[in-house]
Amino acid sequence: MQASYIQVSEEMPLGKERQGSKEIAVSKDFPILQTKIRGKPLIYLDSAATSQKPLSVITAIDTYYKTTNANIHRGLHTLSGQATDLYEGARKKIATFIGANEKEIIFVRNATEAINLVAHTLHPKRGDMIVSTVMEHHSNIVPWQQVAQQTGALLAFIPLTKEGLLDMKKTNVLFAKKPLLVAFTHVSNVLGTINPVKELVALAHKYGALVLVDGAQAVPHIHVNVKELDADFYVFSGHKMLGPTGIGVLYGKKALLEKMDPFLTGGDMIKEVALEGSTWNELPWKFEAGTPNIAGAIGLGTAVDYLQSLGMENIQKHEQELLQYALEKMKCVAGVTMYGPLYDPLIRSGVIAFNLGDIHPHDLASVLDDEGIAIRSGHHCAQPLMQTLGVSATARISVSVYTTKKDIDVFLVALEKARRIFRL
Ligand code: 7TS
Repeated sequence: MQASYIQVSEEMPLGKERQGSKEIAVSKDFPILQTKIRGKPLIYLDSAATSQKPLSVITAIDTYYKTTNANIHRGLHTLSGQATDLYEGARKKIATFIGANEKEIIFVRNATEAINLVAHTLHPKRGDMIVSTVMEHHSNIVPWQQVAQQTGALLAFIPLTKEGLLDMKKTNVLFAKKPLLVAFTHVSNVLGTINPVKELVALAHKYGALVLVDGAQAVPHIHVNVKELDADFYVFSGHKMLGPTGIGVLYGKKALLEKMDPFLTGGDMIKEVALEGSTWNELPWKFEAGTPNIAGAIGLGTAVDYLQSLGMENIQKHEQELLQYALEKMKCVAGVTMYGPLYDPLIRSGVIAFNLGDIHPHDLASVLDDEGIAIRSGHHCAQPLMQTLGVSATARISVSVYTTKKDIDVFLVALEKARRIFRL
């Protein structure tokens, strides 16, 4: 066990006292938060797995199916035109939201599919190097392993410092080997670490590498501008950012996407088909084979409207204050071990992974569930990271725009109850 990853210590104060936090009062916009679990109000602290949806998103999807449902890009009839406008309008909103050109926004099912799209159209040669990190979600490890196995490409992983940050010395060494591509997460779904994307991209580019950034845990929480970051590819999932499941985004620089082969082939992604061969549609449709998730894209566009109406800076501030509050309070709970960079809440987002004594995280989650509190427990699809932390699993709370200080307080009371039940 590498105890050095345990970040709670007197030498690492948690930064400034929390000063008069102003919460974003939006819980009323989320109908599910009225739900009772075992007769108790739902306290939803599992937003990193999937976020809840505001009424505006639910209504947009409902209205689409009630009033506009038709297939897109192919019918001359009125409804088809309206559905196409809504779908393409959603693409425009998402492009503007992350500072991209709409031709660079490819709708996919989720972040996982977006990474697979790049991995399987990259065509590395034997001996080419792909660099990832040990803090990745499995979806940013396994596709690269597959591609490496199929092509003879080499795979290397950036290790972490004891604070739960990417080891920049090792990063420099690996990038200097001139990899074909480096793939890393913007925000860790376990440690909460916000990686210095801009610096990492600049360093990778210095050595001629392409960069794919996994923004699944970043886009819902912090302002992201892909042009400022200069990432070549940036991926995220709609369902973690208040949108529906089954819709996600691959951003790619236009010049790169134009050179890449399609990932899936069939209808809608072609220009012309003859029995002898076919030619491809323009961007972004070249990568959108078959009937897409039209309602999902419209729902995601509405989620972006909602996030923008709150303002990403306000969201970040709200969530940072909540995390800092939770970190400070949890630090005082005997037996709690927390993971990730705790000394600087500004480089942390979204999640707090922790263990309570030797209680198995699944047992802890079950006790909290009795109190109506939803948390995640397990390896969080980050088994190599768990191995590095020296644990097989952790519990994890995660926050979103609708999380309140009261939610954290209820959680803290339940933690004490768990300590009593398990006689800690
Ligand atoms: N990347 C990161 C950083 C993630 O946290 C996740 C999902 C994914 C990619 C994959 O997203 P998907 O929408 O394609 O499945 N993370 C989690 C989690 O932390 N708990 O449940 C899912």
